[in-house]
Amino acid sequence: MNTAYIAAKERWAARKSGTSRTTERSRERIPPGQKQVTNFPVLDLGIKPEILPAQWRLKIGGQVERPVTLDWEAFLALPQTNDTSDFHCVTTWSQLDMTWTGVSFLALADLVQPRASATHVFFKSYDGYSTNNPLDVCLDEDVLIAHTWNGAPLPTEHGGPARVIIPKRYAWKGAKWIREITFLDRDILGFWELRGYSNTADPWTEDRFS
Ligand SMILES: Nc1nc2c(c(=O)[nH]1)N[C@H]1C(S)=C(S)[C@@H](COP(=O)(O)O)O[C@H]1N2
Ligand SMILES: [Mo]
Repeated sequence: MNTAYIAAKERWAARKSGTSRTTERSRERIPPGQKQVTNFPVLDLGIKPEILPAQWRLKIGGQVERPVTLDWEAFLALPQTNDTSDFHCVTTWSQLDMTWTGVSFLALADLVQPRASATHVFFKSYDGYSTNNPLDVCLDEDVLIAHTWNGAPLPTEHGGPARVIIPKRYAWKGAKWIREITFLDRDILGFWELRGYSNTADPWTEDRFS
């Protein structure tokens, strides 16, 4: 049994049963050093892979009981979650109230069952990008593998068919064009983390660079 996974399920159950409510969010919406924008800038490595849903696969493995490779149909057959969250890019723009639909990371964890040894998660994308996060960060209920943005299919430039959204971290922690999710028993740095970006990436403490 994985303790981070059990703790996340306990929080979820307490909220569903009405014995706990999600903590009230700070009234301050724009983290220090950020400016609000109303457009949605595009940031990538110069490659925008065109993956048709029919070709798309999401491989999930590593320190889990039941590794799986999902095709598009199997991915959409999983429980779907809607969430509205704010988006903070380290290059100092923030966009508020982004509405996403997708599969929660928690639902993926339900499917593959992380082993007790799993402490970190490594994300790999179709453009060669990668990023990493602690497992407990990924198990927050607002973490989604999103395929829909503001009611429409996620456009290719923003990571369609599907991307990771981790609202409480700077946006580079959310991989666009997600291809592989690996549960690990140690931390491995991703693309920007190897190039001087913070490994923890908390917008509220301006935790931008390592
Ligand atoms: N696969 C992939 N995911 C990625 C990136 C990338 O280059 N490739 N850039 C990251 C960075 S630095 C940011 S700020 C956000 C940007 O998302 P957007 O282009 O939809 O605004 O995606 C993140 N995820
Ligand atoms: Mo970024």
